[in-house]
Amino acid sequence: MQMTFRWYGDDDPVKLWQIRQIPGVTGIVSAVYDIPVGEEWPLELILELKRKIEAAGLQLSVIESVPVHEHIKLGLPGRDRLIENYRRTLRNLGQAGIGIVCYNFMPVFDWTRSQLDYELEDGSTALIYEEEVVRRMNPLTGELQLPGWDSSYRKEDLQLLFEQYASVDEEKLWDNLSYFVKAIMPAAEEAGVRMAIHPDDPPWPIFGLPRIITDEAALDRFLRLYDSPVNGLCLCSGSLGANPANDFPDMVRRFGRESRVNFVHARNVKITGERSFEESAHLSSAGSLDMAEIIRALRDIDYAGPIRPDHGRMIWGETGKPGYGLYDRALGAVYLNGMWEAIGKERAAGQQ
Ligand code: DNO
Repeated sequence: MQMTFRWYGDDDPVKLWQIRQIPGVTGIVSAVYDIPVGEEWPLELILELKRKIEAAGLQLSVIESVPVHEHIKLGLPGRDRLIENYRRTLRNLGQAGIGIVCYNFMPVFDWTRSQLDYELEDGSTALIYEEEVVRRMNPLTGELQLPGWDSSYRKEDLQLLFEQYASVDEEKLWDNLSYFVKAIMPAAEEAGVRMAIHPDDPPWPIFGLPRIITDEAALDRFLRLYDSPVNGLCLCSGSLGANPANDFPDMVRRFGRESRVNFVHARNVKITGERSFEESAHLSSAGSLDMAEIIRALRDIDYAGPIRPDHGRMIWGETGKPGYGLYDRALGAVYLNGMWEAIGKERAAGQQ
């Protein structure tokens, strides 16, 4: 297991030298941020990012994300040109020596929350999701500002997207995903890049838009679309774990045995009601997920890929990008590594 940390580039208030000082973190998860969705990422910009990270004594382990253009998710006629650009980007990434690419297939909105600065009992703040509140939100007013929401959409664009998605139900979205996956995976294979689809967050439909990567059956169906280790998963404990019916350690073991776990996001969530949760500290006792069991499952499959502490709370007065402060994520990284070490040593001793 390689401990990594997400970094949003030069504009990120968290700096590479700070990440370098977190014990056990060796890899960076990042992206080339200033290319419009759907365009090819030039090799030179990828290499520039890589050099910057390496100069700080770290490794560029994962690209998260190469976003998928809405026209591909909608299955519109222009998708082949966009898919061709995606393939070219994968080739360039492979040429730059990048081994893993994370992406998602959520219509319009990436991860969604109802509040960014909910104050927890200890005075820290966290992101929360309350279904009741989300139901009352109107995404078409253009006034909502939430992390993960592409603020570049204008009101008219959103209106149009919602109209276009009116004819895309879950099965149609599966068809469009299948078309995309079958088109890009051969290029990923050639480029030596393993793909990791991120589950939908939260794992249920929002604003009437379909969401399909939500549970074990869906992950299984997804993997069968193209049977190769290149077509793999980013198992995200916080996304899948928001539904108590999802058994995350079980998914790690099952899909790990099939060599389809290419990336892991570790985050704890505290389920507070039906389709409602708070993002908590990573510690098992802070949330609803048993993080030790998750690490045990990763040990069971001898997981050798990258993992990152996913969102953290804002603690110690830190301000910045919600979910992506330095301190709580750093605590998460150290905690996860601590369990990895302890469980590994215990097992090694047991085998002697
Ligand atoms: C949220 C992240 C997601 C993730 C994308 C992958 O913090 O986990 O935004 O990067 O869904 O494409």
